[in-house]
Amino acid sequence: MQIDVFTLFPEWFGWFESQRHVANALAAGHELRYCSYRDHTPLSAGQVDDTPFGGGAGMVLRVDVVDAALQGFYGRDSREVRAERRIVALTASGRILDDGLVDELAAEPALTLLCGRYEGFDERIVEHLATDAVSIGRYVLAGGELAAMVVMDTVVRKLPGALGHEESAREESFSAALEGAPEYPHYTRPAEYRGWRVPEVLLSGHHERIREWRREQSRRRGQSG
Ligand code: 6GU
Repeated sequence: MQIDVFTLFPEWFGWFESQRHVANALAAGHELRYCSYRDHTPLSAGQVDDTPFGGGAGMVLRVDVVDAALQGFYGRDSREVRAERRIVALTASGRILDDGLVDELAAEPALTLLCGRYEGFDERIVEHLATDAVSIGRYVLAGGELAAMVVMDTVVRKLPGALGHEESAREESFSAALEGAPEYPHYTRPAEYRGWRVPEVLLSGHHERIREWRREQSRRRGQSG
């Protein structure tokens, strides 16, 4: 898979790429690329944003700047790019990211993520340049970069080669294998610590009972949410 991130802060993603599962995915042939809006802005002095029409606080990322960045990075008109790959605008008002959307995005051969800053995007970016608008929750971030990293983290760990064990991504919280419920609790050694004991069933070696216990725990967690 290829993921391209459009941002004002490409250097922030160096830290992100140093995570083990991301490094594994890159070694397995997946590709992350970055484009800085400032490198393509048609405006002087690296300007990328402007004050909102109608007044109000804050600055808005300009549609001509994002269009020029898409055109400059891909070397063709943004309409053609949009017809070929999903272009996701990261915005607080977008579709909430959940495990189902992550699966959908992870199945794409290529993705483009557009990060906004300040008060956000000129709405024409969302309407005409992007194919999707995605939010990571009902709160406001100062910019889309952290949200892009959340999307990338969740997508990349579903890709073949990212995790050590293929099973770890399958039967985990909110996955179809657990019928959309959160994951069951995990324990490891020591079996007893300060009088806090690991549930007996997990030490029993009785695989069918362990499976049942985990299913039940997962189901209960799903109800209390
Ligand atoms: Cl994707 N962007 C911003 N700026 N704030 C958010 C968000 C995205 N998702 C939740 N809050």
